[in-house]
Amino acid sequence: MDAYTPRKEHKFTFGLWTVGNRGRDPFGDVVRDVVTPIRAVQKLSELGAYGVNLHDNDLVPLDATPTERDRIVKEFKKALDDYGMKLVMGTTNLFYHPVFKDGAFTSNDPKVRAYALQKSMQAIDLAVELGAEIYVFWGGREGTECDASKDPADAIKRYRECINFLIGYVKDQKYSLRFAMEPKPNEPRGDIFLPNVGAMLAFIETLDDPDMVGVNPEVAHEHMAGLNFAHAVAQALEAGKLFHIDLNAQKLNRFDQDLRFGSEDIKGAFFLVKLLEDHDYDGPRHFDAHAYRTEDEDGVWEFARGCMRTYLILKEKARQFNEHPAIQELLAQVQPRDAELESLMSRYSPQNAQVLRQKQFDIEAMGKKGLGYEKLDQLVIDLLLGVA
Ligand SMILES: [Mn+2]
Repeated sequence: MDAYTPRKEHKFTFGLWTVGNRGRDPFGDVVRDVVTPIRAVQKLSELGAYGVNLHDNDLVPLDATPTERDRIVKEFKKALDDYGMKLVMGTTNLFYHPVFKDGAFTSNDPKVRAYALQKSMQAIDLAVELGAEIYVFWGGREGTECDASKDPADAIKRYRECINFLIGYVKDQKYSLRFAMEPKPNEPRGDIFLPNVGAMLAFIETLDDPDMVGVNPEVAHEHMAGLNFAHAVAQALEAGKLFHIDLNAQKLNRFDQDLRFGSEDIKGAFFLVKLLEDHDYDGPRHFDAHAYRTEDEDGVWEFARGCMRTYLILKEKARQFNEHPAIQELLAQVQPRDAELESLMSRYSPQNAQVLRQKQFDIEAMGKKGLGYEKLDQLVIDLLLGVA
């Protein structure tokens, strides 16, 4: 036990598929034994996690009979109770079975779309029965390789129709459930519709009940597109749309690596944690990642420990940043206030426009002024490397 030991109040969660990942990749088979859902709940509880998340078929096999389903759910519920764990988020597997090879909600085939809706309603029932308050939609197969196959505008319309249908279903059932949509630019499809946080935020505003729907941004997914993840999360936070978050690590512009949180781009991870903590994000911190393929089950638990530990170390570093005299002094210099100008700009009026038009600005002097960001950034590096 030390200052970086996770506790329930930190709200760390893991998908059953994360610690359950067996290391299969497109070029090689499984390398680890199964971690059963009950084993995951027990071990994650012991490590200090708050809860778990699941796809319908992480728990209930696709071919389970209703009797089998009920038995599995009962045993899993008991495990959650026994180990003081919550089921925080549920989602639907709409990507594994070959029926979804050309998409689920955006498939050209109405039968596939109808089956995807049927499966989603059942999966929502399951998640709610287990106590979930958040339901994620990751459209992993909602995309194309062959752009001749469908009009992408029609695909968006179908996507909207399906999400609206499920909004209607949740309201009709009087479930207390919010939706969080998870963008990704590609993989497993060549190109996936609604590829980043900004695209998803715009789509959400066109839904029947935009207030019920937010985003579930993932570090790896924005980094695959070479984007700044903290900026994407900031836009979601500022819009009141950060309902859930998938934390992991990823080298820019590569295949989907889903690495241990903070294991790559430590500065990016730091500014992400700082953003979440500075803005009092109170949702779950979900690690959607998996252990290196080199690991056995012990390595999986080291991976889980590492995700939470790194988050807590970076949270402490964020606190130190906010109290660091030299950093705060530099910030005060580069973030000047001007009450008169700020008031003028805060709202348009003909009077304000008139005053602004007549203002004199010494743009030569303003343009010449150095900002000291080299010093500021190095102080951050010193802080992160433990020599500040
Ligand atoms: Mn994810």
